[in-house]
Amino acid sequence: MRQKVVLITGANGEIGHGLIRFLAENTDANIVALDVVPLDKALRPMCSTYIVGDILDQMLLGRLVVEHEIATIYHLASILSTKAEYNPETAHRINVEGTMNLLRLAVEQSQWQGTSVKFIYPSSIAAYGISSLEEKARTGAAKEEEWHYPTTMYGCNKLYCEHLGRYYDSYYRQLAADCGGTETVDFRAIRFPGLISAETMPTGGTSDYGPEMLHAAAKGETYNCFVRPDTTLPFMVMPDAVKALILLEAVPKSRLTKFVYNVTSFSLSAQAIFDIVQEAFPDANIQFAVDECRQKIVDTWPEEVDDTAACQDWDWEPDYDCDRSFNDYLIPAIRDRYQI
Ligand code: AKB
Repeated sequence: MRQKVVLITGANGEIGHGLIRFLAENTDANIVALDVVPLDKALRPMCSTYIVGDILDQMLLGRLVVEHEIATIYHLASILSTKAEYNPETAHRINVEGTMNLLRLAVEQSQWQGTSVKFIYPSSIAAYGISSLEEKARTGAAKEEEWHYPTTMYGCNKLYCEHLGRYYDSYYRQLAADCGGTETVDFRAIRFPGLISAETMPTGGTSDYGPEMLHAAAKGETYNCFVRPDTTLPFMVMPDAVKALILLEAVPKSRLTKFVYNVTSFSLSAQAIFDIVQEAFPDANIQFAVDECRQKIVDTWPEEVDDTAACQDWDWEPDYDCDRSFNDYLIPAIRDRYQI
């Protein structure tokens, strides 16, 4: 009999690290990890299978379907906002065509199994695009339905894939003769704020100045923060991001009122992050050296998001506020990591 598995794409990335560890330590899930780079050696014993491969490789995806019974897909693979601006067409291929491939695979699996495959999709605050700093100040906590004018390829890709997920869930081949009688994918998305992990460094994002400041200070490296000190974004630490994915995956579909949910923990200015980091690592050498282009991107993202729907529909609540994030998780774990 084929083994029931959880498929994780982008498994070697930041969220992948946290999610694989959590699933291995707290569940008996058989994890199939897929990434274009070889999986971190530390994660390998936690997975049933790890595959080096591309989500654009249809043959590979076809093989996966033949060999496994996929119950849930965490589709984490993506090119983040800064990196995507250097090659938008490649980013589009990976972020959109890659997601389409996985959605189609999920629908086929759902039809075969006669039960919906869950498709858990991390979207992002990059799906927002607020027109000016004045509007941003007036807007306050952005709701899921507002400000859908992203200015980055990554943001456009995330917003579009949220819609694709809704389409594959509820309208896939709606005019086909057999439509209505077959199962489709069960699509659920979370719009994450900037994520900070003690275990890994982000690559290619525009909210990366937060984690980069912290890791550079701990390593004794000089760091130029590329946004203004007053720049404020919502942030969340990795254990809470993983908690959100697990909660949303587990909740009965009947409780969900949306396909896409905001989540947040705390909002912090770059100056406030600087102050916390400087206090924890007094020898830190951090300056502000604004990169106007990257600043422009962050300026379109909300300072706060409204996560009322997630709180109501699936009992979302972060475990880590700002104080706990830095004092109980990030600073001790990063000190440990770099042996300070
Ligand atoms: C990025 O900066 O691109 C990501 C994100 C906000 O989704 N961290």
